Amino acid sequence: MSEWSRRRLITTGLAGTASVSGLAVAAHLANQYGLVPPDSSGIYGPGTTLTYASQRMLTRHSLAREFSPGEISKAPFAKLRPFKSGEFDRLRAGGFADWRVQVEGMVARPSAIRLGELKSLPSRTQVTQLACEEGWSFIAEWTGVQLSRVLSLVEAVPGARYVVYYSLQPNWWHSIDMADAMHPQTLLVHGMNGGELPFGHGGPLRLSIPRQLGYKSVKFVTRMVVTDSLERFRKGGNYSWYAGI
Ligand SMILES: Nc1nc2c(c(=O)[nH]1)N[C@H]1C(S)=C(S)[C@@H](COP(=O)(O)O)O[C@H]1N2
Ligand SMILES: [Mo]
Repeated sequence: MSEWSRRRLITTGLAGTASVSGLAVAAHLANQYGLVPPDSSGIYGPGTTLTYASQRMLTRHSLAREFSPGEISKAPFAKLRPFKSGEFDRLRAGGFADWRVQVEGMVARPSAIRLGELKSLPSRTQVTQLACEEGWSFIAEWTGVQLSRVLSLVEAVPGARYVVYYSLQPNWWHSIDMADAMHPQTLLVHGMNGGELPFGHGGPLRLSIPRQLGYKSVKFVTRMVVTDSLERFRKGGNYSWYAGI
C-alpha cells in the first residue's frame, strides 16, 4: 500500500470515530507545523515522529552547546573509508581551485559556487562537538559559511522545505529541513582548528550540523538541491532522517 493511501485509509477511518478525533486534530496540526519527519509513516508511525515533534517544539530556535578553545580535542577522529575518485584527485592536484558546490532546485539563481568564493564570504567560527551515532565524539573549532547565507545568495524561494546535499564520495548524501538549514550554526565548513579542513574530515568542504548526529554532517560536499518534498529523494538520506541531539 502506498504511504498516501495508507494515510488516507487511516484518516478516513479516524473521521468516523469520535473517540480518536483528538488524534486526527493532532495529526493535522503536526502536518501543518512540519512536525512529521519525512521518512515516517505519518504521525501514527513509530516513535521517531514523537521524538522529532517534541524536539522540534523545544529546539527550533535553540543553539548547540559551544565550547571554549581549551576544550578542543587533542586527537579528533577522522572517520573515513578510503575511496577512489579520479575527479577528487584531479581537483586536489589543482589545489581545489576548481571545487564547486552546485546549488539548484527551488532557487531563483541556480549557481555553481567556487570554493574560493565561499571562502571570501563572511564566515563563522564555532567550537562544537561532532557526535557519531556509534557513540564516540570530539570537539573541534569549525570555520565556514552559514548555509543560510548561501541559501539567500541563490534566493531559495518561499515554499522550499528541505535541502538535500551530496558528497563527491559515492553514496554519501543527506537532507535537512529549513529549520536546520537556516539555523545559525549550520555551516558549510572549509576550516578546522585554525587551518584548512583536512581531507580526513571532509576537506575541502563539508557540512557541520552540530544539533544532529555526525552522519548528517556530510563531507566533500559538491551539490545541494532545495526542494519542497523528499519523495523523489528516497526519503531524504541514508540512516534515520532525524538525528537531533
Ligand atoms: N562523505 C562522507 N561524509 C560523512 C561520512 C563519510 O564516511 N563520508 N561519515 C559520516 C559520519 S557517520 C560521521 S560520524 C561524521 C564523522 O566526521 P569526521 O570524519 O570528521 O570525524 O562524518 C559523516 N559524514
Ligand atoms: Mo557517525
